[in-house]
Amino acid sequence: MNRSLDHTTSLRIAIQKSGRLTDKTIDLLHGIGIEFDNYKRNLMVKTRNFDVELLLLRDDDIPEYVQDGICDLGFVGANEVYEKDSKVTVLRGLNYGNCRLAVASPNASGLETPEDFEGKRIATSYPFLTQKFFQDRGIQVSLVEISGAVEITPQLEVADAISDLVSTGGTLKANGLSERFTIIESETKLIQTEQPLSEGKQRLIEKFLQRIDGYRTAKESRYILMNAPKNSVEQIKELLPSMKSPTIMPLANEEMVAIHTVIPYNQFWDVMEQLQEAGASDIVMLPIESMIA
Ligand code: PRT
Ligand code: ZN
Repeated sequence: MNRSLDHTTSLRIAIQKSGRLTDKTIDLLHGIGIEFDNYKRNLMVKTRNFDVELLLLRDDDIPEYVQDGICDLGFVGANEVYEKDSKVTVLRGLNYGNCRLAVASPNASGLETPEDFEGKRIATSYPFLTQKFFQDRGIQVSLVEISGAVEITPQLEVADAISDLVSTGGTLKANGLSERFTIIESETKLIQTEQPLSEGKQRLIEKFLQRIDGYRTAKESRYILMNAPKNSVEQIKELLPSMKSPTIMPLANEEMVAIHTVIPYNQFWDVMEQLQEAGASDIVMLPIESMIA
């Protein structure tokens, strides 16, 4: 399937057509200002304002399309990339579509540690990763390859246990299975082909990554504003886990100032209480659309 891409500078990006990763990937692309529509009806979608075309594929096919250079970039679960043992470059981990490939067995089966699985039958849609996990530990298992509904195979006595993706664990529980150990942790990755790319495409990828990084930093940050007595400013500055030095502005009341800054969202609630204790009032937290360093 190899093919040269240098006939065009338009970036071709593979995304899942319809599934768990689709909405978040589309939101991310819209969030970085890439405009398109009609993605539900078409396999290939041109974007209006960035030199990108989207190829809508089954997630299983994305690693190979990127490996072979049919697409320059792809958004796909690490589970698919590692199962296909794809030769691609992982550019970013995107922290959505998080799950793990785990081994589970019937609750009362006594199959718990990897060694307990010696000689057992394991149903899975991930034969490569599952085989490798046991092989690396010198444990022999026989795999039953199944493309869907893996979790019912122990009840049907097709297998003794399963190796499948888990996120909440609800599906395992509903089928009387207990999760025993993890083979790999997974999240959505942005991957790039290792086939040679023209300079034009490399520049486009740099621009694309800068936008993604700006969008993600913004999502993880909040703009905060507060009023404070002038004599608390030094103490407040110490408390703020700011990404940059805060902006301090005078107020009509000369004893008071307004302080504006950007902080990581996950620290807001801890810091907020300490700010109040230091004399800050009227604390406002705002989301940020994008942030370019
Ligand atoms: O049609 P196409 O081939 O594109 O889609 P698909 O049906 O193969 O994949 P899809 O849309 O179900 O999943 C796409 C990707 O989402 C996966 O490759 C993972 O990277 C990621 N992901 C995250 C998950 C899950 N979480 C997940 N929970 N994929 C599947 N599941 C399934 C799992 O197989 C099991 O059946 O959900 C069930 C378990 O969920 P819990 O919440 O009950 O534990
Ligand atoms: Zn699939």
